[in-house]
Amino acid sequence: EGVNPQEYTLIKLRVQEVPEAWSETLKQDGKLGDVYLVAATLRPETMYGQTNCFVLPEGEYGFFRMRDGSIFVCSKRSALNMLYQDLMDKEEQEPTCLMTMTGQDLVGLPLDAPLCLYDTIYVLPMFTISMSKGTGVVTSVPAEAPDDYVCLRDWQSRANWREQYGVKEEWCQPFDVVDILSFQGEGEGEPSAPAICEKMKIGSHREKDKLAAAKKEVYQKGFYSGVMKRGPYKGQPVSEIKTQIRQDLMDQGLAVPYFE
Ligand code: A2H
Repeated sequence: EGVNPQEYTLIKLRVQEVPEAWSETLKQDGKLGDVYLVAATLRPETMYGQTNCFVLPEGEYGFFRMRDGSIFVCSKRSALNMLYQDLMDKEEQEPTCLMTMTGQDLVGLPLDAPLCLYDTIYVLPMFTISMSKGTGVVTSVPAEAPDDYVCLRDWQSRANWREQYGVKEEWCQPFDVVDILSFQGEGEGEPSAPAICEKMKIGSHREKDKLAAAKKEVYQKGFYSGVMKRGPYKGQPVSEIKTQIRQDLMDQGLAVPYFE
């Protein structure tokens, strides 16, 4: 970690159906507030391209009470940062954790994701998530994020992995890559991440070194030469509207700022 704090956007992914067995524990004064998996991202302008959400199967996720009565699902470490950043009740000395689950327990939850073209997306496992970065929840944009592309492809193509981790076909199979940016010149119109992953012959999402190289290239390209293909800023360069899209999401209560 450097000296300058990294500014993330937390995207609020609402759990569409909270399992019956959890709701008693999560109720406050007899009422169940909205439950959100919160994903830290550096690319809020890509949220049109979400296809699923990732968690670490062996990671520990807490259900934390926020100031507005809603519940955020995230790592304990990030909840503590949220307390300091004023997202929780001031009176509390520490984050109020209503219950704890593993990532594996969250797999298959149906979510409502802001700006997403799919009405429902699902939680899938990702083995390379770090629990000491962001919230431990990653929202998946396979068009622009190589890690996301390869991981989604792993679940779509590997029946043996699906069986081992209890992943149903209908949680991953129907979710085609949604392209969100266009580019001038070479590779015009084709989403960046799939192209570079195929070119580099990345075999699975466990190939961390190759994915790190791919990620760097795609990120620069998206920010400096990407043009929006979707939404109200269609036709405008990413570099000019990125901050505005983040602000729009926050104004609509669909995202919150987060630093670490
Ligand atoms: B980004 P940095 Cl479209 N473990 O969001 C692993 N990866 C994590 C994480 C964790 N605990 N928390 C967040 N991330 C991912 C979108 C995106 C992202 C796109 C393209 C590139 C990209 C959709 N996924 O990141 O180490 C999140 O994925 C490439 C830099 O703090 C987050 O932004 O630089 C990014 O990594 C934060 O990584």
